Amino acid sequence: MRGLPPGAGANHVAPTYELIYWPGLQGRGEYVRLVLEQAGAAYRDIARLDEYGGVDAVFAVIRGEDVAGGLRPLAPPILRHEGRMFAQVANICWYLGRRHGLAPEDELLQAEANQLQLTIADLVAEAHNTHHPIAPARRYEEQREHARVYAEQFRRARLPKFLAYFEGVLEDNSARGGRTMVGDQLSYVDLSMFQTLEGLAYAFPNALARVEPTIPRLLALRQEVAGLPRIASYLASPRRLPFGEDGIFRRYPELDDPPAA
Ligand SMILES: N[C@@H](CCC(=O)N[C@@H](CS)C(=O)NCC(=O)O)C(=O)O
Repeated sequence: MRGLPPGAGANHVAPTYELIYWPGLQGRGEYVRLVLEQAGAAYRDIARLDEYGGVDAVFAVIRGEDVAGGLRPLAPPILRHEGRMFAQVANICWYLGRRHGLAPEDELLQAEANQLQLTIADLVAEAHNTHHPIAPARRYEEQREHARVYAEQFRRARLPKFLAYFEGVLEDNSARGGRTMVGDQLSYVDLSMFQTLEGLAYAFPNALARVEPTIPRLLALRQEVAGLPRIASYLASPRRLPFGEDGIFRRYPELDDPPAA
């Protein structure tokens, strides 16, 4: 396999970023971590470090007590850099991508990258809704019946629709000579697509297996991103926490298709 076009991390500098995200799970923070890791950027995962107070560090920022005069965020993940803060996964990934050679240079392609990233965010939100269709603050066990209905629709209609869309995007881009989601170089969108496919494979292995024959390009991209040296080394490191039932992608067998006969 030829390997994805380089350029990733080409603008490598060594700033210290601070990621503020709930400790103990991948969650949406993982989308940011993957960009930081592929960039080779130095960062501190604040809530995972005892000296910053764990979960209290996250609450302090959300309550607006620790924003140092910057724009306060509504929810994590949050990136702190040079005394300022940025929230929203798509926004943080764009910011980091621009700084580290992981976003297109061209302005129109940047808008396209943003469109794709926001569409990934829509899919991620719907994947989350499969186990929390009614109230995000309530336990899964309290909304199990609605979760079954939501998840069934998700597997039957939404998952195939989103993945067919992203497969089509790769197909269109390959007709223009690109081998990535947007433009001709690896970008944060490819990293986010990888993470989303990993999460879907964890949460809905049977439903995804049924769609897989129709998404060869996405599967190849997933494999290539996993094989990028910095990503492979991150995935093998203790910094990469496993998926689990506190995160966005949760494995509840009753929400997946039954196994193929
Ligand atoms: N659209 C936001 C969603 C942020 C979000 O929902 N964060 C979750 C954790 S993954 C959270 O803690 N939300 C708390 C809240 O919304 O009050 C993004 O993409 O960053």
